[in-house]
Amino acid sequence: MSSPPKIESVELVRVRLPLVRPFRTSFGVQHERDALLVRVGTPDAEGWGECVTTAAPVYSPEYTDGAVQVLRDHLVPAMLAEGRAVSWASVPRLLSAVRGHHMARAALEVAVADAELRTGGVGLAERLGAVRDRVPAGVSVGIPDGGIPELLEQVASYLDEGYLRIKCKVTPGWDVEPLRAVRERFGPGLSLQVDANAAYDPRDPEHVRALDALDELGLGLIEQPFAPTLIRDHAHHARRWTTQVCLDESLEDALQVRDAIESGACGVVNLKLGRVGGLHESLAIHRVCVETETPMWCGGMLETGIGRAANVALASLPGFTLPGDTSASARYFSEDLTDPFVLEDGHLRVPTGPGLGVAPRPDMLSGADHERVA
Ligand code: NPQ
Ligand code: MG
Repeated sequence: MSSPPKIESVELVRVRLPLVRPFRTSFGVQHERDALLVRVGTPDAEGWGECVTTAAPVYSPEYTDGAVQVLRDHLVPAMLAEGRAVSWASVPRLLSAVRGHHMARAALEVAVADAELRTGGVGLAERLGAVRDRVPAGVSVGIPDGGIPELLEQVASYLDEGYLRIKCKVTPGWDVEPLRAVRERFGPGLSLQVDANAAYDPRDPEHVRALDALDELGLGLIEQPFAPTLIRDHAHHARRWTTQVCLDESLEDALQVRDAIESGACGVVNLKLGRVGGLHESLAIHRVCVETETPMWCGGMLETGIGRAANVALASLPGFTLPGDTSASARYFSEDLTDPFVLEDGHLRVPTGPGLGVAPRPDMLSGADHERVA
């Protein structure tokens, strides 16, 4: 191992990318991605990481303005407190005095890892233990303004493009009817799942009736029906349903993943690098899933090519047994910050260049806000 790179600068870069179509979920509609990148400068390389926070604290308590503040005032100073030579392996320990803010800390860890691996000429996927050079791609379909006809059109066009599984966003009032329509139109062979983003109340009999009806549709899984802390409710209904329960928002570290699996609250794990606080915690969760033979897949947060590259590297590990929300750049953006990820036969190619293997195109950052924080 070479000596850790010297961090000469840390910058927060904020850039807005319009979405190719609005993305509506149970917590609202997005028209653009307000992306936040962390850039670290070292003598031999720069490194990039993407903070996957949403602009408002609706998916989790984290949000982008808060991430900027905690990075500038707490995480970056903590990381540099013992000196400017920092190895990505030491980032979790250096940041351990700060609680929470997983998405912000993940972005910083990835940026340092990218710089260090670039300097060493090693690709992130290879370093993490990749076992495949391409990963199967699924797609997340928002709640369309045009109702069921538009949903059917969108699903048809994603299938034409080659996506290997479809995930539909659901919310009370938009669930059984649209999902029945998708199942009827595309048949039992369609790999189909739903994501409720915690919108259902287990004490509301109408909500439970709707979820029970979804259980009849041969779905691959139902993702996060209830609020993040309701582990026992997820376990209770997971026992009643044929459909596997997958948790997303509930799982913020490896111990929570182990508890959720052991209590029967989930049979499938959605892993998001940001939600769990970075690469080290992702690897710990990967070990739990492999040990317990729990299927896992890589989630998505409408990342630009920077975050997408990290996701695809993770998804190349052996435990990722299901297609992820690792869609092509064109699913979200007409122009990505990096060279685009493209769908090839339903898969994304895992970058093999040093570090993340991709970097922002300078022209795409010309209108961005830069704040130097170290
Ligand atoms: C999920 N993502 O799996 C999320 C949540 C989500 C791809 O379905 C702006 C930025 C809006 C990030 C809406 C997918 C978002 C967002 C939903 C993430 O739960
Ligand atoms: Mg989800």
